[in-house]
Amino acid sequence: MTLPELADQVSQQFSKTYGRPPRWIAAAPGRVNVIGEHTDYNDGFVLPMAIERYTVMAADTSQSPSSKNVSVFDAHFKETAVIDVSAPVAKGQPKWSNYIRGVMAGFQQRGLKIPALDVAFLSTVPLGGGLSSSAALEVGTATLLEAATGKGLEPVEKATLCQKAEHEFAGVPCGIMDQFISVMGRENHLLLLDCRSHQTDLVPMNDPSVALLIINTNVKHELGSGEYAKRRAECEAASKTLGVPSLRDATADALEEARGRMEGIVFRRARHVIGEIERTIHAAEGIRASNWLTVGQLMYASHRSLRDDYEVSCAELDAVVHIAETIDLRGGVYGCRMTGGGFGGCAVALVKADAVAAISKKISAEYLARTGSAATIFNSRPAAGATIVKG
Ligand code: GAF
Repeated sequence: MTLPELADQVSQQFSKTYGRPPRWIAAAPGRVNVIGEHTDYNDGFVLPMAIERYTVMAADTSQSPSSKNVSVFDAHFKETAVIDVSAPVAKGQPKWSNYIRGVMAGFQQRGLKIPALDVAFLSTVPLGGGLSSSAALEVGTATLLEAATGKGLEPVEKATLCQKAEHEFAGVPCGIMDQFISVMGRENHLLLLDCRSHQTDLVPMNDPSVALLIINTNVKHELGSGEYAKRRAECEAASKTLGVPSLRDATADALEEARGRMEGIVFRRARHVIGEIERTIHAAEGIRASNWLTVGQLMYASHRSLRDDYEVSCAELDAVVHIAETIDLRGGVYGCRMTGGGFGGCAVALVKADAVAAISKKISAEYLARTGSAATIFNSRPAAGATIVKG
């Protein structure tokens, strides 16, 4: 479904629910990370792109003059959250409303008054698929609130406000990648983001001979379960032993030298991060030069490191990458890796554009044969970041 089609559908849902057309429609995309995994909270580099999957929110000010509430209708689950905005917004029910509540709290903390609103939303970003459905909901909310309060935020402030919502209201100590790309995505470009300085570099990705395939294992990933926070703590332990502010400042040689002074598991976590930061910089260079063979090899290396050293892959993701390796360049695959936080979710493959249909068919059949469950496969060009579609 295209963005205009989705916006139209959400607009109709709004009218059906509230009896009038919406005044504003805001959209925020999900993302796929091409390379640079678990590097953002280590001050490293990431290379994501926004995808043509969105959370779209339609809204109008409430018709009832005494209302103190924002009513948010989730048009997929047919559930409504009622949020009192006359007081500081706190955590509450339903669970999904916390992404929205957290962003509202961020606006309030900046002294912005949120008006009583009627809202309806729908998302085409798969839930729990590692494609940042939560960041899309946060950034969609922030974009809507910018329109409803009349106060635009600077992109970096908007992204960090949304990241704080995820930390404090969803309990996931995430880095900055997902919210940054949902705010700053650009059509036909990847975003090379320096997570220390917040400097961004757009990397053109518009060679018609290649495509990015997103393969959803349909194993739901869940980052709130503690494994993500554990990885962060292990990285901090490694930097402490190495005597550096973060793993961005460490080298492979220094790590090797300190091997005897840290637990094996901490060593392996750090080896992943240090290697992945380097791979990300090389991949960005490779993409700028259309050196797809090199980029593909870096993606495979990233997957091995995430699987063996960082231990955030799972059998289903490994199966997809193995199938891709078997198809090989002869069948049109340059490289493949898990993407996002891990423990389920999606893999991303760099493939020859004219082989997309054949590769998708092969991966689907093989994945079903090996795991007994169906994968969902789609491709996306790099999309633009959050926008106001109407209003
Ligand atoms: C999740 C987090 F939200 C990101 O900040 C990032 O750490 C990613 O996992 C792993 O690269 O998506």
